[in-house]
Amino acid sequence: MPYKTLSLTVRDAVAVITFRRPEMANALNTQMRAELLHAVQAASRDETARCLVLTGKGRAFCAGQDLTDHGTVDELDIERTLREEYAPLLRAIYDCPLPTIAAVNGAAAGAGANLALAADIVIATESARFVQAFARIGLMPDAGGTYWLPRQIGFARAMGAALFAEPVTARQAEAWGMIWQAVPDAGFAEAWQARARQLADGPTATYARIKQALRESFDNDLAEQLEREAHLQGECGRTFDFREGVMAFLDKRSPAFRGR
Ligand code: T3D
Repeated sequence: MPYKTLSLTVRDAVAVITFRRPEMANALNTQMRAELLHAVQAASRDETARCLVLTGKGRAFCAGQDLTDHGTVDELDIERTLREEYAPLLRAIYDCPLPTIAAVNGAAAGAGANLALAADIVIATESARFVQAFARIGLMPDAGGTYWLPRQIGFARAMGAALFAEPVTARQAEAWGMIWQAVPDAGFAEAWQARARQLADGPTATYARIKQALRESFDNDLAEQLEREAHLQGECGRTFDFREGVMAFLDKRSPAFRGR
């Protein structure tokens, strides 16, 4: 599929989706949502890809909903858009079998902030800001915001971020546990690329189980979670990558994981 609003490249096992509407702060219109869903699904299916990165071209990562992408406010069907366009997109990112990184190159606002939080790892440039901008225009957080935020930063901070709708700096987001790391602007590309390389060289099938186990823990009691660990670890233990990891340790060399 030829994309107009973004690009997808797969090089050396790292798939990179770059939002390409910099003149609109990479705001999401209907076409971009469709293309992004397609690109995430394509990367997820690509047997040569072992890590997926989402990033933006220009000053912003993503400004959320393109507020010009409709007629009048009265003509909007937000409920339908969320159900039919945002939900499948967020699920595709969340369910991606590869480790995912949001490389947040600048402002991430509204649905753009929550799109970033759907990734497994968020690395942001120090000048980036995360804004639950919704209440500024009379809306509540959507695109998974009411799901990720209380889990990631706790109830009080989630409530404050949603009600005040103020920018949260990348450093603050890191301190709160909203993101993995804020890095200096000068070394931003090198920082996320190094992490993407690390994940792409890792035990891909095991990573998928790590994601699964950590997420399931929110719905399980200890006994259930110990059972899930036993089951999933049993699967990890039957992979080539486990045998390779142990052999590499004993041989005192770096493992050559096969991945998928
Ligand atoms: O409609 C529905 O279906 C409901 C769904 C809602 C989900 C949501 O995501 S609601 C939240 C929508 N997003 C926002 O309210 C954020 C609005 N944007 C901003 O706060 C700022 O633009 C940013 C913090 C993201 C970036 O600031 P900055 O200073 O880097 O860039 P800028 O100059 O503000 O923006 C650059 C251009 O993009 C500018 O256009 P111009 O003046 O050069 O012609 C700006 O108007 C445009 N732009 C930015 N965000 C959006 C947008 N155009 C349309 N929609 C946007 N969301």
